Amino acid sequence: MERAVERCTPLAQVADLSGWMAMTAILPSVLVAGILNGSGAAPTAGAAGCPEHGRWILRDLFLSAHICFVEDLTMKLGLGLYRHMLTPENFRFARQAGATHIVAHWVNYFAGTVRLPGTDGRTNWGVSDNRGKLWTYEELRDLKNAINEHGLELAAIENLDPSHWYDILLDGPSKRDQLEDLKTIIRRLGKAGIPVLGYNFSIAGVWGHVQGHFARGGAESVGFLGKEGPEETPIPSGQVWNMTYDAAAPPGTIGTVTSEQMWKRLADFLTEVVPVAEEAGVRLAAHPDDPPMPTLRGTARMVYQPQLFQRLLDIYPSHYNALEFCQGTVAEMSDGDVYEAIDKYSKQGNIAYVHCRNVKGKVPRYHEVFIDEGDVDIVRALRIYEKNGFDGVIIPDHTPQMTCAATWHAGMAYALGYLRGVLQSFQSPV
Ligand SMILES: [Mn+2]
Repeated sequence: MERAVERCTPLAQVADLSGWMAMTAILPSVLVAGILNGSGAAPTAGAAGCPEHGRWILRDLFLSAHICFVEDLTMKLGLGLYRHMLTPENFRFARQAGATHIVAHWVNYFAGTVRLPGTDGRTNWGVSDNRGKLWTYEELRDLKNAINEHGLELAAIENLDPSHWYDILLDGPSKRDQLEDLKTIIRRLGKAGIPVLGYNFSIAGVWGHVQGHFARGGAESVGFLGKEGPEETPIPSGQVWNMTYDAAAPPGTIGTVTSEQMWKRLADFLTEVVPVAEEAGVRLAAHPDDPPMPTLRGTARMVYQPQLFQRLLDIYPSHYNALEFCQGTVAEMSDGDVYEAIDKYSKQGNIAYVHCRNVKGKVPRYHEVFIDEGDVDIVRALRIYEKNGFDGVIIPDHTPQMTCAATWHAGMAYALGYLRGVLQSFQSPV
């Protein structure tokens, strides 16, 4: 059992061998490993470490090799698709670019166009007129089936519809009803076998970014410019999360909202819905505030520093109260260290899935760049998730647009290819 002479055989390589031969090699090893483990039973993941991958494995005494279940345990590559992009063509594109999972946006922002999540300070992400129209089990099931038919898994639904929860965010008169509506939605996700629901508990939402040629080679991306960006006007009535849920709302603004009010509203939300999420088997995954400013448009932000994730988690400790870990947003936060944050939350098992993009700068001034050109050492970041056994999905988040006929797709293909190359390098024997 000298580690120095062991050779690691990732499961993916074993699968390439004759199935029968591979099984005859593996099965006795399970028994041997169980005996060596002192349990008399097959070892479980994490019981011992592969010297190369830090994971459990089956040791084969006869071959002086061990089999590492890297393919089963490593993180998975996914692609996020906006609602109007959930098409067979884009599912094929995702597969071709090496993704195995889809994160589906079910709220129809951007009104059917492919665009960067920028703002000019006046227009927002569009209108959502879905009050009283909850997502149905059937449409969720059909979405999952369509994705599965293309050899992909549906990893998560990302973002709640402002129409369904504006009064939870605003502490308004429909709050009780909307909490019940969210429980219904979560139960439907569970019934459809969708394991994660990403959400962003924010009133101002993703707002204030400008578009510009910020990335390598003059590629267009988004940036946040602080005082030089759009003026922070108060949020008009009938809007929340940078969308309009009531176009007929009377004139006026929603006013200011304090940090204490926001944390109280979040606690009300989590204590109501996490128990239902536990029953339904759906992890709730919180996105941090993007941009990570302490306030925006007069409303307090909550998760705008890395340690504030912990405050959110501590409200209701549960496997089902988890994080949509937006690594780019964490890198933009003024305090802390993105690598320490990845290490802490991945080690604790809090991360449901990862948004991975690169940036230059921090608040109040930063811009998004290509995955391999920003302040974050992406290889180091991915190594930390890997070391801590993170086995969830990682998606590219947004990327700069590339100069060609398919600006969005080229940017995504570049990011996916880069991420896949790094992940494959972790599995490759020296
Ligand atoms: Mn994100």
